[in-house]
Amino acid sequence: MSTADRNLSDYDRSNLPDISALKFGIVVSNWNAEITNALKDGCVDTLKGHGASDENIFIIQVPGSFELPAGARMIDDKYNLDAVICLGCVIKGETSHNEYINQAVATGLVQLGIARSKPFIFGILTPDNQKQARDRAGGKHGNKGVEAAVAAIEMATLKKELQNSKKKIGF
Ligand code: DLZ
Repeated sequence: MSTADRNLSDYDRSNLPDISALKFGIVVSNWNAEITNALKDGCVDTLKGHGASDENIFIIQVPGSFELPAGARMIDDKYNLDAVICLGCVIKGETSHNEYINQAVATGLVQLGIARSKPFIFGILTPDNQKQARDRAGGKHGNKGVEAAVAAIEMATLKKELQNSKKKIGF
C-alpha cells in the first residue's frame, strides 16, 4: 500500500514491550519549530504511552537539522542512552540546500548508529512545502514523531534482547 493511502502512524501497540527501564534522548531542531514541536509531542506521548518516565526522557534543542548529529552525540555522551531520536523539518527551497542538509544528517546518524551500536533515529521530514510538513506532523499522514518513537523502541528492545540472549552462536 502506498503511503498516500494510509496513516503510517497507526501501529499495533500490543507488539511493543514495556520500556520503563530504558533511557531515551530526543534532539529537536529549532528550524520550522511549529512542525518540530508537534513531532516532539507525538514522540514523547508515544514513549510515555509505553512506560517511559519523565526522568528517562532527555530533550535538547539544536539550531537546525544540520546540527542534529552533533547534538545526538552530545546528549548520548552525557546520559549514555538506549536510543536517540532526532526530529527536524527541512523544507525544499529555491536552492539545493535541503539536499546537502538531508544527506549530511542521514550520513551522520547512520554513522553514529553503527559506531555506537545503538539506535540514532532519523525523524526528519523532507517535504516540498509547509502543507506536506503539517500533513505529517499530526495531519492526514499521521505524526512522524510517533513513528520515530516506535522505531526507537523497537531497536532499543532488539539490542536488549540480543544482549540478554543465551543462545550460542557458532561452535
Ligand atoms: C539554513 C537552513 C535552511 C535554509 N533551511 C532549513 C530548514 O528548512 N530546516 C532546518 O532544519 N534547517 C534549515 N537551515 C539551517 C541549517 O540546518 C543549519 O542550522 C545552519 O546551516 C547552520 O549550520
